[in-house]
Amino acid sequence: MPERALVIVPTYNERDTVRRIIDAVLSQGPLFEILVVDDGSPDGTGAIADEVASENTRVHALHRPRKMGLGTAYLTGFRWALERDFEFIFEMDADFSHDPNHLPIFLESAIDADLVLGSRYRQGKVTVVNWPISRLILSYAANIYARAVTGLPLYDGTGGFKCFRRRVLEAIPLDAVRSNGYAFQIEMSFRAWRRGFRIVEIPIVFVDRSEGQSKMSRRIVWEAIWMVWRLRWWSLTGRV
Ligand SMILES: Nc1nc2c(ncn2[C@@H]2O[C@H](COP(=O)(O)OP(=O)(O)OP(=O)(O)O)[C@@H](O)[C@H]2O)c(=O)[nH]1
Ligand SMILES: [Mg+2]
Repeated sequence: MPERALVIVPTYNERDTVRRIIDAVLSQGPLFEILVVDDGSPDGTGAIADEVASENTRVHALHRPRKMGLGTAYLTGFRWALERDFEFIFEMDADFSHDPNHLPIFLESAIDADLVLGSRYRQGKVTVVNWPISRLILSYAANIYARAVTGLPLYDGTGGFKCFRRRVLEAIPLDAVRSNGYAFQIEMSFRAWRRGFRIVEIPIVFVDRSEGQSKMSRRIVWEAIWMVWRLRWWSLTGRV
């Protein structure tokens, strides 16, 4: 039997795109299944996911009572995947910033890697479409800062389009993961790197959302600013 791949998509108020993103994932091949983790979206995204899931065994939906953050949504999804026999476990946004057509390339790269990251800034090339310059500068600077503080050798450590091999998620103590926003992406990659897993960055084109609303907040940025110091401290004290 071929190895199964699960694409975890956290959602909060993504009614306009949820159906299309599910279809786009499934159309990448029979190997792919999708898990929507919805946080009680007031706009009914969760109900749409349930409806599609009831019609297709490759579509799954989990519900949490209220908006609890991206990081814990992924952790919930990871645990769900590990209880089943998925070998490739993806993170992907619901707003089409991440192109589902990239999924097969991730899978190919994951054959001889433990963690594959979609990179917007690989080798000094910026592949971001439609972001205001202020957002691009913030994101690019955040990556330079995170790399300098943590030592994590990545061009794009805050990106959220990733493919984990099962063994990586089995090795990381998921209960100990602390961050919830952008820092969550850095923390997961950092923990994988510290354990000696092989990380590969592949180029992706990231397109700003055209529908729905951003959930970016000041809090998420602050969390990332101090969290990288915490990671550095943890690695100095042998905690990670
Ligand atoms: N379940 C859940 N999903 C979330 C939460 N916050 C964000 N998301 C989802 O996570 C994905 C990324 O969130 P976005 O709002 O697109 O964040 P972003 O990509 O940093 O911001 P934009 O560039 O403005 O889109 C989307 O699919 C959101 O619906 C949350 O608290 N819970
Ligand atoms: Mg987005």
